Amino acid sequence: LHRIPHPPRRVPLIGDVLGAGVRSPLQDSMRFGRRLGPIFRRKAFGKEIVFVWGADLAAELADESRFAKHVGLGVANLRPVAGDGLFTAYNHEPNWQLAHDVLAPGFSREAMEGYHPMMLAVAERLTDRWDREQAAGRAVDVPGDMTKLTLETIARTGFGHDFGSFERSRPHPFVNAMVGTLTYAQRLNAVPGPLAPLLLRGAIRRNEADIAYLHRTVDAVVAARRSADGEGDLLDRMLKTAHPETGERLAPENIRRQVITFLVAGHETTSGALSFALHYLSRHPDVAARARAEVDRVWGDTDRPGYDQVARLRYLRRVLDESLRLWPTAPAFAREARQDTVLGGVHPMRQGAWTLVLTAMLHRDPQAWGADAERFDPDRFDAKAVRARPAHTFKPFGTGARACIGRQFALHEATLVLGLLLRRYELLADPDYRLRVAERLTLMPEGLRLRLERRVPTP
Ligand code: MNH
Repeated sequence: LHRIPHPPRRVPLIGDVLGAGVRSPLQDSMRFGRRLGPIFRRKAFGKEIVFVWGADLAAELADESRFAKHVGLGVANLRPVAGDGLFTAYNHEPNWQLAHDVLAPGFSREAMEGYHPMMLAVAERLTDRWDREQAAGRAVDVPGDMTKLTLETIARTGFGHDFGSFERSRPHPFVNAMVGTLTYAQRLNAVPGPLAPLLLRGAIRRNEADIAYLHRTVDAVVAARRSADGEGDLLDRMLKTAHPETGERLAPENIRRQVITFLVAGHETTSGALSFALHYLSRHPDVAARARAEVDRVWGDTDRPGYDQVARLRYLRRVLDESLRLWPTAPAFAREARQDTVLGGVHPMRQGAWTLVLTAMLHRDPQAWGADAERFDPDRFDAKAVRARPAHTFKPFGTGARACIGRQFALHEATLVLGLLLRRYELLADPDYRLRVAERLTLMPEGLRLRLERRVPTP
């Protein structure tokens, strides 16, 4: 451990918390990382965390024969909400493999084609709203509206449910409860474990109420479905599919956890990704113009594209990738050693020892991305540039067996929505806006508002 740099001043008990706020643990770690290098450690309240962001080390950690997902920190703090659901399950828990095998077909290309019309219908609720805002001369609340959109999309495609987000002036209580549990999970990292019951008394009570609300809502959705057939969505799969080999089924308690997992994992991150992409598009009119020209070319005269017409938006996908490079909305993931091993030939790790990969910094490592790594440039993702880069340098969806199951879902949804928005509006940035990144385990451009101009005159 002594080989791993750490900040110079170490205060007994509280550790290296100087220069670190509870509200922005990720951005604080990025600052430490820039100062201390590709592997470093920080101590807080007796817990010492090793961070890695160097491309070579991260590539080594992606080796599934030596390392695996570690359920720790923010992920572990979500166990009371999501238990052995896909995202929070320990590698050894049998329900991980069972749920993975039962649900994987729900994320196949065929399944995406089935979700496409529902995604389009939800996106049209967004453009209806933006049309009204535009006509009234109001700026739109990007993160707020993207969160409505992604929540409705996963609720509809996953569980045939409608939260009515676009008809509400405030977020649905389910969203508040979910954001509450995420914020709480992040705060738990920032207090010494034994003192948590004391320091967070009020927060713990609120968190319990939030969890109870999430459970009630989900139980109602599941109960409604048991009495009526769905359209082959995720919930149908969970209720009806037996494991192809063992014949086993998901238990009701586990289904509840999976539904919460998908509602949480399936919308915050995508909404952040869309918001950052819209921010960059509004700041790079040349990029927006090129992406818009592609949409016009691929979609021809329709405003209601089919599945393939979204899949063919290659440049727009690069815009999204580049946004996820600079601000991977799930900004870190943890890896643990399967056996005793030595990382990078110098750092011994015992079996079970773990480290946090700082994706947001890996994505800015000049060794992999060049001296201008901080600059927004979608051409980094053209085929030739991708081939020229070493493997395992772009990891917004994590890595290995426990990587994101919803990746294609998120990319399809986000590309569709960006296409629709570019085709319909000019995005006008507020020149005074400076990007501020809010953290609640996931990342979001705080306070981002855009003004719109209709491109095609209303008939
Ligand atoms: Mn998603 C796992 C990022 C969209 C459902 N997701 C992960 C991981 C990352 C991630 C990183 C791995 C975490 C870890 O190693 O601890 N996810 C994203 C991002 C987006 C995203 C950046 C959008 C952009 N995720 C989605 C969507 C869904 C989803 C959409 C569902 C529809 N994600 C999951 C699930 C897991 C996961 C479920 C856990 C998979 C597993 O462990 O088997």
